[in-house]
Amino acid sequence: MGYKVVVAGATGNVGREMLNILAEREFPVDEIAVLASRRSLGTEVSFGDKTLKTQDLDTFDFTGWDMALFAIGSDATKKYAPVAAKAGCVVIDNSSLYRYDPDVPLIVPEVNADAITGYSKKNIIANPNCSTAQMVVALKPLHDRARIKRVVVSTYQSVSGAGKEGMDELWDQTKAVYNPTDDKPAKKFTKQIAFNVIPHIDVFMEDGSTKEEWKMVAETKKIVDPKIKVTATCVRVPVFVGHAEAINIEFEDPLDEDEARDILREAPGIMVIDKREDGGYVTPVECVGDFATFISRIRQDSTIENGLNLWCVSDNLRKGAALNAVQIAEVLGQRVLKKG
Ligand code: 11C
Repeated sequence: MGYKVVVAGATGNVGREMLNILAEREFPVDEIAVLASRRSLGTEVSFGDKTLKTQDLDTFDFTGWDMALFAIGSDATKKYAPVAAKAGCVVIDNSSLYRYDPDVPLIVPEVNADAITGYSKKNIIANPNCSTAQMVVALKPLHDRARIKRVVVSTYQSVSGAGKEGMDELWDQTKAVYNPTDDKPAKKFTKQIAFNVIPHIDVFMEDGSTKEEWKMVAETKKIVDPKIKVTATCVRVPVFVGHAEAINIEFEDPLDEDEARDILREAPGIMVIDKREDGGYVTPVECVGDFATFISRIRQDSTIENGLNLWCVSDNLRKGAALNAVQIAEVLGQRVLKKG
């Protein structure tokens, strides 16, 4: 016996990946419903070898459905998540709306799967921001060994984090560079993204940081340990899929690079590719379609006591969004609903 699963926002980048991953991981699905806003109604989406027609999110009755994976943005989530949750359907939400709510667990299964029991207060579980998800997978096993004091992270985030419109803008602007009569001004991003980098993701906060940077701080504290200090600079780069992060970590206890490499090799969800030679590391285009978070360039930071640098790359639509949501669904099934 399997589950009755809903995917809301099924026509978007993340919704489509959720369907792909549910099929790839052979999640025990008895019945599946794919929902979309009125604008995308009638659009067909693939689920394994099946083609499914989208239903109207606005009129869908969630009664009798076990879980709903939401990828519809905060505004729509605000309207529809309470409706689903009240009908007894557990919502796994990819938006930022509930992430910082103390009554909603924020889960990265490799890191804090046990926190899933907190779902019952609201019948909602939150999925973190993509840049946080891949980073905490790398931080947790190192924190367990040597206690992290402080993290300094710089991100190199692909345009798919900004949805299909972001991908279209990079594509159109790149073509326009070679055909100057075909002017493609910035719309989704604040400056030209083709052949450029932009140190700005999400809105500005009062202290001069951006909301994306704030999310990395707040979510790492909630998922791993509130005592860890994090400072982030988040940058959009002209890459379609795959986020990269340069992470500098300061520990309380000594941890040398060889032991760190061994710990990361054994850690769940991580693949270490770290040869000190040309090409002996992973780049974003190589991680597309993969489940793993890839770690390379592990090395001591000799400018501080107990410091380490590493390079972390992952498919932001997968570990950063859809895969993590499906992994949460797996934990929910195995530990709570226990039907599969
Ligand atoms: C980006 N990280 O790359 C964002 C996308 O809070 O779920 C995901 C935003 C979020 O633009």
